Order: sequence, then structure tokens, then C-alpha cells
Amino acid sequence: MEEDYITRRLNNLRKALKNRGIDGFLISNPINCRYLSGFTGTSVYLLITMEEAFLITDFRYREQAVEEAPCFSLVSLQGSLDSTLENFLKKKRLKKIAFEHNYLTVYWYETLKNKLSGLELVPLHQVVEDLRTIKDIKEIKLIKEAAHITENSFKKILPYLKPGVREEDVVLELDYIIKKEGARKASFDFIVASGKRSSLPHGVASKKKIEHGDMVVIDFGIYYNGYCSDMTRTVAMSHAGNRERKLYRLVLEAQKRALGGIKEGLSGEEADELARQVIFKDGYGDNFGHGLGHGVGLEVHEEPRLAPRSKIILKNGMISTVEPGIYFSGWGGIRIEDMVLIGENGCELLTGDLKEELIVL
Ligand SMILES: [Mn+2]
Repeated sequence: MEEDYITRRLNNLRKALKNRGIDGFLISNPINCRYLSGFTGTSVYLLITMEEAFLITDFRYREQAVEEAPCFSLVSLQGSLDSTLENFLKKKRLKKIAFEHNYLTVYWYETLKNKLSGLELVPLHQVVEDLRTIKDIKEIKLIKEAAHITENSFKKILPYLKPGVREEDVVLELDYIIKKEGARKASFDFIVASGKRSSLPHGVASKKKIEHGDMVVIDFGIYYNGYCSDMTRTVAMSHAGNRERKLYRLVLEAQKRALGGIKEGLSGEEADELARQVIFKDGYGDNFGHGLGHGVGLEVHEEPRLAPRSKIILKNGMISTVEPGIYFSGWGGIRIEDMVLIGENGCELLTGDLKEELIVL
């Protein structure tokens, strides 16, 4: 049941908050609010104490909050956050409140500090984000469904890719396809980068037309019930030369090496190194200028980062992308990206279709 997941998440949070000597935790990041409460609205704060959980929202979201967040007591936002909190904290006798220092604005911090005399504010870093790195069964199910829709959408966009079609038109069509397939919307501005533009790892689609001989990097993802997907394929238009084929095989080999080695216990940099070694050995180390991957969940980029100097330790239940690439300014680039679920002895591929051979359209 939905409520069991919420109860478990709240328990995990309380465990993380224990022994910090605080009376409660004010959560202001709407994504963290959604994770902990189930509430999908955007005007929301949570105040979580060791015994109780409150959801603060305004009149517009009242009904929705009652329905979506049954584990929470509703507090009506009346006037501003500071006056609502003032009354509430006094009533509950809460004096030492933690806040998310990477989400509460300086304006709100100062307002609360100045107006609520006697209130002590304690900054906390990434507490909910850390919990979010380990996906529960319900999240894994949703992300798998999102990954499935993403793969199906890629298959359906292929017939549309033709010489003379603009990158932007591919994005328009793909946006339509993902929605037809069940996505809520795109999880980021799709990257469709063809020919020389494919050397831009984040080359958002332009008016450039796809031409014969172009390599085309398509990097896209969806939102599905709040969860994201992220996948990249590189295809060749009309024909592919030896260099294109050779480099594609190298990127694929690097990805496979990583997919074969990623498991619980590795650090983010050790995972990155698996693929990087393969590309480095062939002399293209400098052309792989970004990290190997990133976590995917309620946000399309979250922890764990698989990258040089990433010390995070991979754990069972984390979901990450594995996306090696090589780029040559003035020539183009190749990237292959899939999503994996990390397990104790290896990782499970959530996307993976249509990449074993370079697709020549
Ligand atoms: Mn990605």
C-alpha cells in the first residue's frame, strides 16, 4: 500500500535525524516533499518531528493534500510561511528546527530568523537526497516502466529520421511519441545533435537538417508518475565510415565493461574507471570529458554520480545511468546511455535495446 511506503520513508528519515538534538525538520524542496508525503503539488512545506508529520500548503491544494498525503496532518498556509510557522511552532513548542540549507532561500532563512525569536535554525545537507538514492520496490517498478516507454519511443522515432529533417522536428515528433506511449512529459530538453554538432555532449536540438553521413546523437528521457528516465542512442544517417564504426564499437565496449563490473560496494569513481580504462587504452581518454553516469529517480540527475573523484559507495537499490562517450570537436561524437539497477552482485539493465550494432538508417 501507498501508505506503507510513506511510513517506511518517514521512519528512515527519523532514523537519520536521531541524535541531532532537533525538534523537527522543515522541508522546502518540493521533490523531497513529494518523496516523503506523496503530495504532488508545488506549493508545499513539510514539518516532520519524531512523532508527527505536518504538511503545510495553501487553500488551492487542500483537497489534493488530504487525498495524496493521508499520513500527514494538514496545516493551512495562512498569510506567509513565517506567520503560519510562528503560530504553529509556538503551539507545538518546537524550538530547534532543521532546514534544507540547499533549498531554503536566504530571504526565507532571514525572515524566519528575524521574525521567530527563540527559534533556532539548524542547516542540514542532503539528508532526504541521500535516502532517495536507494529506490524501494514501488519506485523501481515505476522507473522500469519509464525505461520501457523510453525504449519503445526510440523504436518509433527511427522511421522519422531522414536526411533533410531538422533536429528540432525530431524533438517535436519524439515529444509526441513519448506522450502517446504513456509519458507525462519530457524529463529534460531532448538532445538531438547531428554531424559536427554531435560533438556537443549537451547539444540541444537546433534548426540544422540531418544530412547523409551524419552521426546523430539522440539523448532523451521522460517523466512517468513523477519518475524520470534517461537514455541515449547514436545512429548513422545513410552510411557509416570505418572511423565511425570503430569508435562506436569502442564506446560500446567501454559501456559493456562497466555494465559487467558495476555492483554494490564500488565507489562512484571505481565504476567510472571501468569504462574510462577502455577508452583511455585506445588513446581517447581526453575525448571522454564527462562522468560515466548519474542517478535517476524523481530527478533526472541525482546521486550517485559515477565520475572521477566521486566517493559515493554504490548500494543495492540505486539506479544509475551508464553513458560513456567520445567527442571530437569539428567531427562529431558518439554516446551510448542506458539505465541500470545496482545489485549486490552486479547490475540489471533497465534499457538496452538497439545498440549492439551501429544502426545505419
Ligand atoms: Mn544522462
